[in-house]
Amino acid sequence: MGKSKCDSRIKVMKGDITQVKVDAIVNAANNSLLGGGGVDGAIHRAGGKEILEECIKIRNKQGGCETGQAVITTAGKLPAKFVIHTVGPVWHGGNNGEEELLKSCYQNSLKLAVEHKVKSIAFPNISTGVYRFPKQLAAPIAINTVSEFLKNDKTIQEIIFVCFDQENFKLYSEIINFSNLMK
Ligand code: AR6
Repeated sequence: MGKSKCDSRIKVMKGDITQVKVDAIVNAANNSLLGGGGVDGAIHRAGGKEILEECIKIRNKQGGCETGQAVITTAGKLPAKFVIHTVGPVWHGGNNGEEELLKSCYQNSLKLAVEHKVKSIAFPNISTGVYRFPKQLAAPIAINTVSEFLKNDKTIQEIIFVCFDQENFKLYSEIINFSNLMK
């Protein structure tokens, strides 16, 4: 039996990420950092104007956020302490660096989290909405990338994948539960 790829600190749940009580939640933002629809819209609506104000400050300093990169702000009125805004790639067929960029989103979000002493973090399914990244490809990339990161990190205690739609929830549950069975 092979060694499990999945760390027991990795969890999956179905729900709305704005309700999750963790140190940091991750936002699937866009390059402008000025908000949008999907999970981005939900986070700004529920968190209030403080989040947008900090995003505007970051924009004024560094001109938004590049695809694959991440920035951190307050979480305003949300139960979390921080929002980490990362920009996923738009799916253009798969030959435009989409997989590497998606990986970078998870890696750079986790690096920022560690720098801010975050112990628990929740991720949405980055790029799988408006940006059309195929869900069945994005799920193993997300899970493998955070698993690799955890191999070299002892500070993060919990990573929760918060799936909003049933299709993602099923994909994540299957991968995570299967690899736990193999432990
Ligand atoms: N909690 C958790 N996940 C959610 C929530 C929520 N409240 N709402 C939606 N999702 P998307 P993208 C899931 O489109 O594809 C925005 O306009 C959703 O089911 O939010 O990275 C930004 O401003 C899907 O699985 O983000 C950008 O312009 C996942 O979140 C653009 O969309 C991502 O869907 C980014 O597109």
